[in-house]
Amino acid sequence: MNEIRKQFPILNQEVNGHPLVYLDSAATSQKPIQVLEVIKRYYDFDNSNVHRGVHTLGNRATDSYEGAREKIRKFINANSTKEIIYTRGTTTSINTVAFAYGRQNVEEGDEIVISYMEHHSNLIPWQQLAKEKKAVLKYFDLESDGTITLETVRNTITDKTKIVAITMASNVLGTINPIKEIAAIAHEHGAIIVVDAAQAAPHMPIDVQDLNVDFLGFSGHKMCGPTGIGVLYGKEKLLEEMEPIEFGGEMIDFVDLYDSTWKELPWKFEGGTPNIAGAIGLGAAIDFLTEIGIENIANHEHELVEYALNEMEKIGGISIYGPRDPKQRCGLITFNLEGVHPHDLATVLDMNGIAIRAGHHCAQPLMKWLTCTATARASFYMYNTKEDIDRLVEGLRGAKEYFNDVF
Ligand code: C6P
Repeated sequence: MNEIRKQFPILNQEVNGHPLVYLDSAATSQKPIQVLEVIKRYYDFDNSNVHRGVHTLGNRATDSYEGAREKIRKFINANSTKEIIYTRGTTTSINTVAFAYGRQNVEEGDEIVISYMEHHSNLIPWQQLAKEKKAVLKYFDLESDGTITLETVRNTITDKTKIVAITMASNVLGTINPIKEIAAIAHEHGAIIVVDAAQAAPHMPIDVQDLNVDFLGFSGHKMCGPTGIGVLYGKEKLLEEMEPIEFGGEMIDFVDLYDSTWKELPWKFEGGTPNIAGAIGLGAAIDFLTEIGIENIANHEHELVEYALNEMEKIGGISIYGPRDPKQRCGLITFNLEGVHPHDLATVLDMNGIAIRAGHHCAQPLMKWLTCTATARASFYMYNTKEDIDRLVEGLRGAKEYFNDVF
């Protein structure tokens, strides 16, 4: 743990007179020195555009940029680097599927199925597509503990369903969904499955071939990489059939006055100068996660969640959302302290050097389902310790006393 924490100098600081406890990695993770150095080295020695120059710097930049793509392919066990599209993040990845695949394949009366636990990024694109195509947007119901049963999945998907879009791990409930089983049911009905892996890729192993998913998106910045870079995985056959939605430099093969042709995969979806340093940084982040072992990260977070759930329950007056079984959830806990607005709570904790997130977490329909307008959320990563959770619990006890005394 000491070795891991040494890689994150940002954690070694005081905030408001207290040692920082960073419990907001679900919003964005911290970046290890290893990743920062790779990005700096790129700008110091190799900075150049990719796929254009014949000069040495251009070739080095291209090699590193494409080398990172291979690392990503291996990380999620995709069949080919043709299936790995660089995007700005999960949001862009899902929008690309909705408006490239969706526009071509969804017709009036078809169904798109999502769930109540979706982040706005995996909800609004489908809402917009459904409106445009006069398709029917349907939702998987949630159980009271914030899980989705396979019975619900079977009862909701029909032969009219064209797309099932679902998160692998909820950024609010922490629920880990049975993606492999949901994919199989979707396929039985001739539908495709699109997976939002923003909260999964940083924390648990993903094997796109084993899961048999059609599309999957994630963001670099939540997995020790830089902001502004993400990935869209898509099955080669589907990507081949799709038209690009962004046009310009980089993505073309031949341009004439009145018509153009596209580069082969994956470049036909990467119009314009890409985020080269971002991609190389993401490659370095994947090296870092792989060295630690993504299974080890998942196990560590399960231990932290189990410990935190037990300790937080002892405080009294805290409502915790999502499944109680730590094995069914990823490394985050969303909660409310009775009588205290989550923003006030987060502010008091920040006064004690503890960073958590408060708000609707870009999941307003889920807040409605939970019958609240906002919640607090503590989220963990490989650099968090049980001592961090003790500090959180101590902070929550203090906040409870403080608000009881003041109001
Ligand atoms: N959730 C959170 O604090 P982008 O912004 O494109 O990198 O990721 C969007 C996104 C999509 N799906 C899920 C499940 C997510 O959690 C997120 C980002 C952050 O929960 C910021 S709102």
